[in-house]
Formats: sequence, structure tokens, C-alpha cells
Amino acid sequence: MSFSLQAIQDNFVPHKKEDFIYTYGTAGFRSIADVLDSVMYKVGILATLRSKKLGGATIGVMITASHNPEQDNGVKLVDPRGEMLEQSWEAYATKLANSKTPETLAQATEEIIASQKINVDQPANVIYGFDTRPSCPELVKNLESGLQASGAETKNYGLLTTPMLHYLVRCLNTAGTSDAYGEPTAEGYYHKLAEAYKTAVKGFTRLSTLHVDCANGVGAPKLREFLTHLSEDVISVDISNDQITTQGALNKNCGADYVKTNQRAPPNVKIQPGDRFCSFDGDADRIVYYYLGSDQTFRLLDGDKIAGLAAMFIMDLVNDAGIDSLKVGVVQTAYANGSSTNYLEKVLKIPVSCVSTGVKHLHHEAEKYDVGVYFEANGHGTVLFSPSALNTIKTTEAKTPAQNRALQQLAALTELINQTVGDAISDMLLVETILTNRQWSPEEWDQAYTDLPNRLAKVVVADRSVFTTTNAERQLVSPAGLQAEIDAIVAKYSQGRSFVRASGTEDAVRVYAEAATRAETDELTYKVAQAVYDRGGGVGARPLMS
Ligand code: G16
Repeated sequence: MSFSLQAIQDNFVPHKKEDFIYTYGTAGFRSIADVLDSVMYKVGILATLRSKKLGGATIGVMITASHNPEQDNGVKLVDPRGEMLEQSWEAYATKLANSKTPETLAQATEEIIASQKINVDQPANVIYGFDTRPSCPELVKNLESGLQASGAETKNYGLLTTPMLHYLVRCLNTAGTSDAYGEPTAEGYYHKLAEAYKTAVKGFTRLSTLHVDCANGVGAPKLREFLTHLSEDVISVDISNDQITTQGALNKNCGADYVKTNQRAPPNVKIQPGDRFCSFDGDADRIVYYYLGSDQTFRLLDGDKIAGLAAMFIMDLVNDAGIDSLKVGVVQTAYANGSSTNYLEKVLKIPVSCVSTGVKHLHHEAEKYDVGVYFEANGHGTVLFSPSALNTIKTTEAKTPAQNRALQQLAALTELINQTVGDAISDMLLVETILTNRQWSPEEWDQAYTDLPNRLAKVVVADRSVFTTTNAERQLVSPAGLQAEIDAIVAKYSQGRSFVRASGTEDAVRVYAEAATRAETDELTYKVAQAVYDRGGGVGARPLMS
């Protein structure tokens, strides 16, 4: 198939809403699905160009809006090693998406070819997948049209979790090399994780049943398929919220974002003392755990708690294996609870970096460590092992049985943990591995540190793009004067911290606050949210103390 600017113009998909401005946000393009058909066409063209630029390496395209409501949709590109699209290309994506005529699209395409010195005669390979949203089939057609017009070889992998697509991209690009990541099929993915899990829990008593809320999303059928690879005596899982064909059910009063934001279990999940629960999000790339404390209160074990658990376990294994020259580090965002950072730095004595929101930022920072644990508080995250760490784990000769066991466990973790992106199924298995190895209840895991009371709120404003930040999103640059106002409010609360930033996936400004007590936290959140509303052009009702 050849590249043709004429074909790109001839098949142009017009914009449904002339004045809509598209931006490649925290995780690609995301908005109400109705306005995304033209974007899908352009993303097809961009994926082709990206593959041609990289000599025909396979690029991935995932159609999903993850945690957003069902009427939204979105699309993101996956680079050859399974990581998010290189950031310098996001501006090209935005330029193409906002080209409103066949001529301006052809011109924008030519500009990318010229500035990136792309040889359009190179081959292009693109694979794609999608989640359970009703808008996906129509959007897939538009994507296919863009891929075809720009001359890519393609493969449709159908219904997938986002992390499975990332896995497939890496497998296809490393096939036949010494770095081969795995079999590029869903079966290959399940097999790799299942075998690693069996090794990691071998010899330990199986834990009680884990209850998994799948957000009525793609995680439900995929988790079921995965579980056919493990017998009941290895893991016992009870799946709820698996209604993927019920209209309006996706992420509605369930899923990781609901649980994290509302700090409560989904209303239809009957949470019993002594049981262990977790929730995926709509495309199964996030996970949070929770349980009922002995005092009958809801307890959340979010991304920060998972990072702490993983870092603690890996540090212990690295020490037991006698390879403590490996540098283990943790990457967080401003949303990390102050107590978690304190635990990592003061108790575990692990270096911690803070970066902007978005897996793309955390992933690259984590690559700077031999073993980089990265998690957002909302449950997005994974652990990256550098090539030299993998080599050390593989080649170190054990001198004692204990050292041998630790090396085997580390080797199993490198297979179990998705190295391309945060993955709810893989992260679930990581947590289950650690709890099984320690024979811990969630309560015992929770004892590492006590979270400061915290709250997340959303404020809808006329134009969220006026909210710009610095210092890993911890301080506002604009609207002018608002940061000083927030600082003055925060100063009145013990252990108070609050920051404000525009969401890159929803049309809202997010407000985060934490303080010494629940009452102080709620009041602080409310006061900051009101300041945002008043100075930032709030729309609709003024925030009320809930
Ligand atoms: C996406 C990103 C995450 C980010 C989240 C919220 O998650 O992949 O890294 O934390 O959006 O971002 P924002 O605060 O900018 O809206 P998901 O699960 O929706 O793909």
C-alpha cells in the first residue's frame, strides 16, 4: 500500500462541530464521542507517519476513554516499546486534529513529513484495539479509513484492555530478538502472566477469595479469560460489575475512579469484614484495593499504598538476593498522600521523585532507576526493571537457598509485571503475590502508614486552559493571584496541602487537599474549590461543602 496525499484529501472526514478545539491531553484525545470521528481519521494518518518515521516499526492505537463516562470516548497512540507516544509528537497530533479542510490537512501532513524527514516509501505497520463503549465500532471505521488512505498495513485486535494493546505492540517489535517480550496474542499475554504468578506464589497457602469490581468494562471478559489459565487452588476470584452490554453501566457508580474519588465501595458491592476487594477502571489499566476495617469503616488501599507495598517487597528481595547495588526508586505525582511519601523516604529510605500527572511522565522518570516503581494515587502504575537490573537478576549466582529463592522471586516479578504500562490484571497479581508471600490481610498491609485525610473535587469553569501550573503541577501560574490566595487558605490548616490543576481528560479543574483531620480536609477542599470557582470563571452552581 502506498502513501498518497490525494487519497488523504479524498477520504477526508469533516468536523461535526466546527468550533471544537482538540488537544492531545493527559492520555490522548478524549471528549464526548460524537465529535471524535474526524480525530480518528487523523490519528490513523499520524500512526502511519510515526511508523514510517521508525522504519516500519509497529505502532498501536487504542480507542477508549478509560475512566470517563460511557458517552465519552478517546484515542491514544502507543510507541514501539509499548510506551506512550513520544511527547514531541503530541503537537503534530493536535495540528492534524484541528485541520478543518482536506487542504489544511494535506498541508499539516506535508509539514510533519518535512520536519521529521520522513521517507514516505518506508512501510507502515499499525495495530489497534478498542474497549466496550457503544461508540467504538463507528470510530474504528474512521480510524481504518485514515490508516487506509495513508497506506498502512494494519491488524485489528478487537476488544482489548489498554495494557494488552501495549503488550502486543512490544511483542511484535521485539519478536525474534534477544529482547523478545512474549507471544503477540491475547493467549500469549495470559500465559506469560499465569506462569509467572504460579512461580511467584509456589509453596505458599492460597489466600481467601479476592472480589473484583470490573467497572462493567472490558476488564471483566478479559479477567475471566485470564483466569482459565490458573486453577482454583492457585487463585480464587469473584467478579462483579461485568455488565458490558448494559447501556450506561460503564464506570457508573463503580470502578477504580468512583472508589478513589468517593472513598467508598460501589453501592452494589457488598463489602464484608475480613474480605479483600479491588476495582478496575473501564479499560483495566488502573486498580485500587479496599476493605472494611475492624471498626467497620471503609479503608482504601490506593496507588500510593500499592507503590509502598511493591517497593517494600522488592527492596527486601533485592537485599535477600545480595544485589543491593541495584538502585530502587519510586515515582509519584502531587496527588500522592503526604504520609506515603514520608513512609517511602523515611521508613524505607527510598528516593522518591515527583512528576506531572500522566503515565507518560511517570514512566520516563521511572526508567532512570534500576528498578523504578511508579504509581499515581488513582491506581495507575507499574514497576520497571532496567536492562542491567534484568541482567543482574538473571546472572547472579546464588550462594544460599535463601538467596536463590529471592532471585527466583525477582525473576518471576519481571515476567509478572507489565513492563509497558500500568495494568490492572498484572498489578492485581503483583499485590496478590506479595500478600500471599507474607500471608497478610489487607489490614496488615495497611499498617505500613496512615494516610492523611484527603479529598478530590472537581470545579467546572468556562475555560480550564487558563489554569497553568509549574513545579510538577503543585503551583498555579495562572489565573494570576489565585496561587497566593490558595497559599493563604492552606496556611490556616495543620498539615494542610492543596493544589489545583486542569484535568487533561475531563472538562474540569481538579482540586486536591489534605490536612490533619477529616473536618479540616473537607473545609480546606471547599474553600479552595470556591476560590477556583470565583477567580477562574466557575460555571453552574458554586461548590458546596458536602
Ligand atoms: C488518565 C491518565 C492518568 C491520569 C488520569 C487523570 O487515566 O492515563 O495518568 O492520572 O487520566 O488525568 P487528569 O487528571 O489529567 O484528568 P485514564 O485511566 O483515564 O486513562
